[in-house]
Amino acid sequence: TQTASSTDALQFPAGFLWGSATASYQIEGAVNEGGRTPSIWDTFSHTPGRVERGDTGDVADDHYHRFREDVAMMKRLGLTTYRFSVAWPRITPQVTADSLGPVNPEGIGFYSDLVDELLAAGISPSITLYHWDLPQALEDAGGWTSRTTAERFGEYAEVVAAALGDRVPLFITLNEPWCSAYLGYASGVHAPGRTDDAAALSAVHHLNLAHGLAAASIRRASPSSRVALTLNLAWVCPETDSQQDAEAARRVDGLQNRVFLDPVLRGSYPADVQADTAAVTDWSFVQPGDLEIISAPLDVLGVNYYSPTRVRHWTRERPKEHADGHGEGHASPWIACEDVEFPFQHDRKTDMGWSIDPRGMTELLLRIAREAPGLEIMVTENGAAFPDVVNEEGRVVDTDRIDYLKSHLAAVHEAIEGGAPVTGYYLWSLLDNFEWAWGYAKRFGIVHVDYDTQVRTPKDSALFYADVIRGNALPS
Ligand code: GBH
Repeated sequence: TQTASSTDALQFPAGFLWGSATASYQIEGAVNEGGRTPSIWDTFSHTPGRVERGDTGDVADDHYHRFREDVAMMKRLGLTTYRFSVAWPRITPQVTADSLGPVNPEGIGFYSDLVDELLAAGISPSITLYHWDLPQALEDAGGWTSRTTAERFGEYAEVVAAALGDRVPLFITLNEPWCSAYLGYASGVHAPGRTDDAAALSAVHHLNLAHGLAAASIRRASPSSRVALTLNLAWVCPETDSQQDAEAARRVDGLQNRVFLDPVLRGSYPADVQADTAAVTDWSFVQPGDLEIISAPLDVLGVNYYSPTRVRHWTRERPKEHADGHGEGHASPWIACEDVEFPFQHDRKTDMGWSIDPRGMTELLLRIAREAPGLEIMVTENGAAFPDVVNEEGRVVDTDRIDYLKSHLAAVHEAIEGGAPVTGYYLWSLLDNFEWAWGYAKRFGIVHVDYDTQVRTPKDSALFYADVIRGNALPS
């Protein structure tokens, strides 16, 4: 006799959105076409030593030329929604600190055609306005350490929302400002590659402000569109229940979660984070009125989840363990966290070295539901990198990825049952793509890309995901 739980599929709520996600610099290529000017990732990837094997996004998946083929693939898989990002340097290629400059019709045209292609395929477009490809000219004027970058971003958002909003139901202002600020300006493993803690905290605020200004722009230019912000929030798990490990967890929670959630949800910065970082900055970049702009109501909170964050107090008796996935030899993204250690875990890991723990997904979604009651949540990224295993018939048998997806979809389901209002899930990623500092060495796609021929081949995980979508359920 079989129990109900072992035979029943886990059914998702009616109307649950099933998607996949990508980002412009990771897939488009065509960096010198259509009037596009350089972004910080062009500069960074072309700087020797910054990206594995010297890989760049110059060609990537050539999606700029192959988007119709890629949309056809999405349609075959049955996606109901697709999250992609707009490359700012395609929209206003002449932007400077002082002025947005002219709108580039070719840039708008590319995304307009993509939106039309998606709608014709019955796929709802979700646009991320910023997934890390800042126009280089703005970086030259201070980048996210400069208030003018946030102001120009608000104007750029208005342009995109006005041009596409009638056909785009959801705009996500920023993707993972944690990465833009701390990996871009503190650890330097992402563009622009700076290592200056004060700059990183100023970037945190200007990114939050950019979100607020863009949200207001979208409301004005396209009142029918919904507005979201995507954060890579952490499920911070202290190793023991000691008071010292709790202190380590508080620091990390402050820098990763609360410094982004509090201004948006409560209109304030966490006092403990400001106190912890007082020796780094006096936070004078926060000006009167900023927090009102940042805390305007959101329609959806986007959550990206990959792995848990385990922390403990560093005793200084032995070298600090590095479990941050970027290895040694770079500055820490964790400001004022000298006493915090990210202990190495002896558990299963993806090809990124990130621990696999779906419980963190459930806990994180439930926490958001508790702290922001009634706020709709979407999982805007979740997925895993694994090396390809190709069988004799040439199939990519990515059983590891299917296992990862199964356990994480079950975790999302559990959070929904526990009361978290999760309305959609975007798998990262549709295609193998340019994995930032790792270049093409890491493959996150459910569709394999041969970088010599640009041939796309669905992996077994793509067929698995198509099944999930068809049944609106995780099969037993
Ligand atoms: C996302 O970043 C990006 O939005 C997407 O573009 C990218 O391709 C995808 O994920 C895969 O990387 O580093 O061990 O401390 C996620 C980046 C991953 C950074 C998890 C923080 C914390 C674990 N984040 N990481 S660790």
